[in-house]
Amino acid sequence: MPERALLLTGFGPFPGVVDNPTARLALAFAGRQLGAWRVHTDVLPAAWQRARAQVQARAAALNPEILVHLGVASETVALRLEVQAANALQFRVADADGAQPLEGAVVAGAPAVLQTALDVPSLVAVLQRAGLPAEVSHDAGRYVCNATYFNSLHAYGDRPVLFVHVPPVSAAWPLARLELAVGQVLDWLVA
Ligand code: PCA
Repeated sequence: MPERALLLTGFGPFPGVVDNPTARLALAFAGRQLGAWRVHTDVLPAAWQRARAQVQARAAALNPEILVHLGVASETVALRLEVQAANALQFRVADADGAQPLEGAVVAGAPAVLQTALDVPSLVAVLQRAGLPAEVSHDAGRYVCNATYFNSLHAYGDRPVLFVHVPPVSAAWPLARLELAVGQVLDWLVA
C-alpha cells in the first residue's frame, strides 16, 4: 500500500517569542510512521508570506492528505483547537520579516471565514478524556497563525486541515506533555 503523507508544521521565532516551542514540537514527529501514514514536518518562518510559500512548496512536493499546523499562543493555558480562520490581516506586532499589515485580506476575494471540515468538538472531547486541557476555539487571532490557517483552508480545503494553538512551555505544560497532546491529535486524525 502506498504511504500516505501528513504534513505537520511548527513556527520559528517572532517578536516576543524568541524560542517557539512549536518548532521543536513539530520536529519531534519527523518521519514518524502512524499506521499507513508518514509524518513529514517543517518549521515555517513566522512571516505570513514566506510561510504560505513554504507550505505551498511542501504540499506540492508531498501531496499531503492531511495538514496540521501548530502555533504557540502566549495567553492560553489549554490547547486551542481552531475551528476557523478569518480572511483578515491585523498584526499587533510585526511578523518575523517585519511585515505588519493592519488591514486587508489574506486572500483577496475569498470568503470572510473558512472552517475546517473536521469535527473539532469530538477531537477536543478525546483530548479532555485523556486529561489534557483542550478547548474548541473560533478565533485563531489575526496574526501569522490565522493567515497560515486561512491560506491552507483556502488551498487545501478539500482535505483535512487543522490548526492547533498550544500554550507556552511551563511547569504545567512541559514539552513532553505538549508532545503527548500533539500525538493524540495525530492519532485521531489518522484513525
Ligand atoms: N504563533 C503566532 C504566529 C506563530 C506562532 O507560533 C500566532 O498565534 O499567530
